[in-house]
Amino acid sequence: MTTTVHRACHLCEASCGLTFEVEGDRITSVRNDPDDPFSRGFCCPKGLALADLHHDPDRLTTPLVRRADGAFAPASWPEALDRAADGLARVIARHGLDALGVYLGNPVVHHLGAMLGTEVFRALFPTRNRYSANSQDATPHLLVNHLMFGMQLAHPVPDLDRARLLLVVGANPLVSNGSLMTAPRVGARLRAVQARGGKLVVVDPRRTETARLADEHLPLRPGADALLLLALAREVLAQGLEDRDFLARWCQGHERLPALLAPFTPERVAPHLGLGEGAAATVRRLARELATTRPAAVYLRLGPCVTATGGLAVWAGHLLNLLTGNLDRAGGVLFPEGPLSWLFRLPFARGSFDSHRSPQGRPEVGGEYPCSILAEQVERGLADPRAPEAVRAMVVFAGNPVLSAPNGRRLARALASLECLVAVDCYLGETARHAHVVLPPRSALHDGGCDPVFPHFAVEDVARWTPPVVPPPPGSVGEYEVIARLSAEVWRRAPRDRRRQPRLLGLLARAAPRLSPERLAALGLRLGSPAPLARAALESAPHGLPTRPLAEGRLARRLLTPDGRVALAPAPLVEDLARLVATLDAPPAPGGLVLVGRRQLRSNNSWLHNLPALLGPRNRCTLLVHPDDARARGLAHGGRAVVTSRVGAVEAEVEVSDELPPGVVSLPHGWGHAAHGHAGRACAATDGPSVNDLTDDALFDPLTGASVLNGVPVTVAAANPDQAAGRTTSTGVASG
Ligand SMILES: Nc1nc2c(c(=O)[nH]1)N[C@H]1C(S)=C(S)[C@@H](COP(=O)(O)OP(=O)(O)OC[C@H]3O[C@@H](n4cnc5c(=O)[nH]c(N)nc54)[C@H](O)[C@@H]3O)O[C@H]1N2
Ligand SMILES: Nc1nc2c(c(=O)[nH]1)N[C@H]1C(S)=C(S)[C@@H](COP(=O)(O)OP(=O)(O)OC[C@H]3O[C@@H](n4cnc5c(=O)[nH]c(N)nc54)[C@H](O)[C@@H]3O)O[C@H]1N2
Ligand code: SF4
Ligand SMILES: [Mo]
Repeated sequence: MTTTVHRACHLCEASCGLTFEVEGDRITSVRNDPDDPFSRGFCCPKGLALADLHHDPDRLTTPLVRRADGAFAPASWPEALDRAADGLARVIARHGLDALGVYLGNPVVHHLGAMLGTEVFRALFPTRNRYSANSQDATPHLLVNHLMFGMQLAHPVPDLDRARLLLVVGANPLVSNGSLMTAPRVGARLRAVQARGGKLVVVDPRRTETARLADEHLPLRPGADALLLLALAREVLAQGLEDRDFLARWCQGHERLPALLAPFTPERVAPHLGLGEGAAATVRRLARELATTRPAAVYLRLGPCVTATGGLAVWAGHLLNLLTGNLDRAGGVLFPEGPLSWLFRLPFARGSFDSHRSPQGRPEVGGEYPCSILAEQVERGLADPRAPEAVRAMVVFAGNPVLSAPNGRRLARALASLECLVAVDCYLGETARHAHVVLPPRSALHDGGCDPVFPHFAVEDVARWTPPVVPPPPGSVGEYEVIARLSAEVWRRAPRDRRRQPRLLGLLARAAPRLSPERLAALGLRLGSPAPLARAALESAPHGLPTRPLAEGRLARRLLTPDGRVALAPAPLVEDLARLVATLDAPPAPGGLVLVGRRQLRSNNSWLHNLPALLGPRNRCTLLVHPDDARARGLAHGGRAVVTSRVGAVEAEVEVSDELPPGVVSLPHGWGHAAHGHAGRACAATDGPSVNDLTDDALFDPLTGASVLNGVPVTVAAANPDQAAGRTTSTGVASG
């Protein structure tokens, strides 16, 4: 008998509706869902590959523990959980709570059980060594929201469906399908802006898929976003185009801006932007267009967040939306409201900044340290048995920092040296292979619930229930259960830090393994505001409830600043300005090459490459090089090149392309499976290096801690023909 199940795809933020057909315990087909009111039939090849992912024979089905000889052996769940808990508790007993490191990978926020489980784990073990995908990609947004709105999760999204001018900075939604902006069928929404006479402007060094669609593309020099956006904000003020009524009603600190922004004149920033002769005029015109086109929205995502001035760039982006009166205004940027959005008004949603610093002097943001210090935090422990706050044991939940964090080779060596590493992962991937215990939860398609996260970032108000696609096999262990059981076992064994682990937490530790994420989600809906919602009401609409356009008038509820106003000039941002002003009169960046990333539709960060249907026949991990740069270095299309940075060198296939300006080369991230030993068969056969064997953990934004993953200085040379394909060399090896 065939059953049909409708549910949203959990692979990326777009959350497209899909239709699954199931026979017995097999998913026989996955299709788009034309009746989903939000995605209206849109989906991408990754969603369609969910059956392949679910049934991938290389997925781990049983826990693995490392034997004395170093090889992995299968183990029962109780045995593996005991081994993991013993190892973690021993380190806590000897070195204290902060010796435990925790990394939460990107898939965590896409899975209700993983979210709840990791929140339990982090509540029970409040170590300072917390890292996550957020501390790789979102600290500039979290910090700036915290400083300006008093709430790190008060995040306005562009009202795509009503905007008349949309400025997209460092995002490629046609490929990423949107981030901190849940917008399925984003391509159709962007084309609709143009169809109603509006305009799409894209700021991106590469002529991306989104840039090609745009009415105007500004191929900005990597890392120059803060300069461009601050100059635009200054121009809005200089031309007297700011929305004074809005500023007077909602904002504080407006009068300080003219002086603070004074240095960023179009003429002074122009030589740094890489936009050629007319750059100053472009800045003047664009500022006027932004301030006089109603409504307009500025949307800024990953590109600038992983540069050395990401905090300032995000601030400037908010300033533009505020000065032009487009915040909380239809067609500008608005606050989404999902059925569980009330959770984001709880104290944790406020966030924090600089309440403590790492031994390297890096401030916490939202309770986390930046991933670029993780390797050093481990190495400090190896060098000194008493080093405070050194990481000596670690749990990685659904993450793969060996491929995703800068200087991956150094990090791999550090993780391999830990006293105890536990990986909660469905594959024996590049990070999990260094673990002492690998705990593989069952497929996410066996679990259901309600998405607490992405409706809070969606471009329409949405509400859906997520049913399991296939009932969980008896005895299988789900994501939540793995983490809750591990938490309880470690709690039982480890001594308490009385100050940071109050007794009351014991109740949570005991109760956690018996809680059900689905039931908690249903309870959350009932408690929801502004209106409670019954789970049954959602379940009776299998494609989701009808969506609604985002409403205006939600700003007051999102503002948790002491005076109930948006802080336009928070001290940490103002102080950081001096750093940028100092660069203004320096000569523009020297002529060498810089490396940027590029996402691909058929990849999802560092995984999904074990599915032949997504992998495709062609090597996609190519080095894009401008024809002028290729000629100057004797590089041929289809030939091979060695790319070298301060921290390492890798070899990659060359793709000559004028998509990039001269001086900028690009490699996608999330590859390097063969070099880093992924156990999956299809992965092991892939070509292409890990770009994070080149990114430099010494380059970061001192304000937010974010790693510089784009704009990394490199040299490129033709590869020595007898070098092995995909070979990665370690630190300091010169190009061939
Ligand atoms: N150079 C460069 N580096 C980057 C980026 C870039 O643009 N350029 N992007 C950065 C960004 S934005 C991010 S978010 C990070 C992402 O990097 P990470 O947070 O490390 O996440 P992923 O690479 O997605 O790895 C996910 C891991 O979880 C496993 N997994 C998948 N599904 C599940 C599941 O349901 N349960 C469990 N337990 N495990 C699962 C996978 O096998 C994989 O090992 O990478 C960052 N790194
Ligand atoms: N198919 C697919 N979808 C994904 C993912 C994936 O791996 N694959 N990852 C998901 C994740 S974790 C995230 S966070 C989102 C990210 O979603 P997006 O922010 O849309 O991510 P990217 O495609 O990396 O877009 C960043 C853009 O910034 C440009 N860029 C590089 N340096 C600079 C710079 O200095 N300034 C400016 N202005 N631009 C610059 C790059 O060329 C790139 O086009 O995507 C999500 N969706
Ligand atoms: S865009 Fe693709 S991966 Fe993202 S939610 Fe939709 S179907 Fe899934
Ligand atoms: Mo991300």
